[in-house]
Amino acid sequence: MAMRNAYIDQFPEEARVIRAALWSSFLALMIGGTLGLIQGLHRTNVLRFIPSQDYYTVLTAHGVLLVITFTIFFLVGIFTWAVTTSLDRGVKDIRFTWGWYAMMSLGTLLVGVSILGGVVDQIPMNADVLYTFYSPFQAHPAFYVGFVLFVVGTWLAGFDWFRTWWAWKKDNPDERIPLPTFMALTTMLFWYLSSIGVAISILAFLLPWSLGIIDSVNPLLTRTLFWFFGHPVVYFWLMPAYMLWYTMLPKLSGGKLFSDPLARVVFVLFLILSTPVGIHHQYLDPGIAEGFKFIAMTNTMFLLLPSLLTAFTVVASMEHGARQRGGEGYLSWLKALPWRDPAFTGMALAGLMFAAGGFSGMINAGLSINYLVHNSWWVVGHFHLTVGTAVALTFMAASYWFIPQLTGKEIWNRSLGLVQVVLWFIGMTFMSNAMHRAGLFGIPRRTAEPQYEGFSFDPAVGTVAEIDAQVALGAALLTLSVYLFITNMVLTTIGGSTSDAIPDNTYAGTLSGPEDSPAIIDNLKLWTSIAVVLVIIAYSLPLASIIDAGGLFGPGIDP
Ligand code: HAS
Ligand code: CU
Repeated sequence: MAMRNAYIDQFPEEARVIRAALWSSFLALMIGGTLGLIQGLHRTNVLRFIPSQDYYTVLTAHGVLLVITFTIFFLVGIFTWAVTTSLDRGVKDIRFTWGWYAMMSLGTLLVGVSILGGVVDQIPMNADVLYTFYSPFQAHPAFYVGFVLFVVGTWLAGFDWFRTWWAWKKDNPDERIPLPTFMALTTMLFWYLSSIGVAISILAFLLPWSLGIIDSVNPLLTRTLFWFFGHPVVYFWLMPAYMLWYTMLPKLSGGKLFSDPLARVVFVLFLILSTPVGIHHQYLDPGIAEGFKFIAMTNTMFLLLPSLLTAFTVVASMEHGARQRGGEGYLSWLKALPWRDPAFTGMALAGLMFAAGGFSGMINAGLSINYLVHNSWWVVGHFHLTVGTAVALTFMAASYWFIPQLTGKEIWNRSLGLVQVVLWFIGMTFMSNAMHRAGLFGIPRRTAEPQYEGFSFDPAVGTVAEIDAQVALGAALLTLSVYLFITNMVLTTIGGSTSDAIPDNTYAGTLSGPEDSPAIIDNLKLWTSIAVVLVIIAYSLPLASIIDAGGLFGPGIDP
């Protein structure tokens, strides 16, 4: 026992909070995943468990539980790990840490109950507003209050990490910020900046409107404020996955991170560019001049750069690892990677699928080609590859490494873990490919009653019934995968045996370290200021013209 150096041995108090956060995340994954199956089967008319009028309640719960609750609870857990491990220092006051966790949980409860009101008669609430809850949809005030509590909880979590870093900096004035902490802090900075949009949208407009204090809102204004936050939030989900690809994948591969400076540049680019691009979700909105849309497109195309750099750096690091393990040749080194390890394989497959998701994102981002895919099932295919695989599969895979760190117990069944991550990859191949094709046929997203069964667009490609069958099959495999994951996690936690053989709590070393980059890279104030300036350039004129045309409190432009 004395020999072991797992996270729980170093930081037992923090390990408890992180466990609570991860379990909140897993619970959301289980419920949200189950609703996804109901959703997929209903929409493809394979099996209908719910009346169609409940479709949007289920869709809202599926979206909110998975992209807000599952992802962000995991993020706060993993960032707490990253900051405390890399600074080798606990949080300042564990009660404060429990405080933000409790606040996020309370917020989730309010949001969850108000959505559930859509299907449970005894709950006099309703929030069938989808996870992109802009007007004209209106939710019960509890939904908005819950959402605000949740977001403020994340703000406090960020404060917790910042002050841990400030304390460390006092003791280590001349040192570079350790990479995992650098990643957590830069991510939080763009999160603070972008969540101001959703805070204004809720506190100034949606909540007073839902309470009856104001009569109307300007729909285009609440949409624009939503997307001010709604694009950066997708990178808020992605950054913990990127952090794991940079810090864990090279290590699991048996090697080192190719370049620490490049990794820092990537996170700085996300800090600078994540927010001034939100209008790429509004290419088809009337009331925003084409020129502003063009600016958003240009920024979005620049924003491809950090992901392309990531693809290069992470794959180069994996190759380095494989060669350390004896791998050879142009491509045969791939065989030397640890494919039996579910943590490695899950993350590598997640990365592979993200390459496809990135390409469909590039299509979305084109101002003119977006007209082809907007509001179609294509977009749903896109985000099941990105948040639904790059992020979700990475989080599940990483749990096979983290849960032993946090509990001191061996994974209950590692082979089952391997089956689970591969099953996700297969299920998502069916589902997302079919969704992309459906979108190209013009099949819309967000509808309970598609009317195309049996219709063949192109005999060589197949019918809509065949596409539906692929979506339903994919959804079933994905749900099975979620349940295998949860079973493994539960049995590890309650039944697994305590072990001394758990690997040490470390992350990858680097081939080229922070000393190879200029110290200015760590100047967070500078990058934040540039981010603010870019946001002002991208948003001040569009917002002014939206308010000018439609009024601050509506009723919006006259159609
Ligand atoms: Fe997106 C819509 C553009 C990335 C999520 N996106 C959405 C929606 C969601 C979402 C949820 O421009 C729907 C919102 C709604 O409900 O209406 N997206 C992009 C672009 C990117 C992008 C340009 N999206 C994401 C990520 C998401 C996400 C990440 C979640 C996490 N997206 C759009 C646009 C729309 C949109 C438009 C609006 C569409 C519409 O009309 O409504 C880029 O960031 C993508 C860059 C990625 C790459 C890939 C790099 C590859 C890597 C893999 C490395 C491989 C490894 C493994 C590590 C260039 C890094 C190797 C393995 C071996 C075995 C060797
Ligand atoms: Cu976006």
